[in-house]
Amino acid sequence: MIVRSLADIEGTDRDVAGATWQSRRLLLRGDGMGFSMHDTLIHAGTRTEMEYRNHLEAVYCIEGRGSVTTMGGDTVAIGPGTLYALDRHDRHVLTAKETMRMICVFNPPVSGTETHDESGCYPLVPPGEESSHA
Ligand code: 9YT
Repeated sequence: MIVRSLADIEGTDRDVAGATWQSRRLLLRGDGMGFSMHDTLIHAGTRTEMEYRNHLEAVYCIEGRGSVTTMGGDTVAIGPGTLYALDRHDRHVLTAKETMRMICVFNPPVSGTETHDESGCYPLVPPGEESSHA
């Protein structure tokens, strides 16, 4: 069994920052679960455009308020207790009115320190290779 707390991760190489977010990676590919799980902060007042072409992502908000908009779709309000799942690799924009704390699950799992490339996706890191910033 793996037991880990947020305090174990903060300030380590599992604590990964992007321009508008900070992702504390509780489970990564190397943990062997078949998915990764992140405790992520989306900073207040930011807008993040993403398109996870190589991954499926489910996002469960536990703190803070904002909205998510898919391209050509509606804007949906996000708050504590709301889940969105990008089951079609949807391009989307996340807008944080307040700092939002999200539990993010990725399939296939993120391997380490991946951050978004210019198109808003994470690279698919081949098995056995080191993860790296995109
Ligand atoms: C909600 C979202 O996708 N935020 C960007 C960071 C990412 N989810 C991560 O790596 O935790």
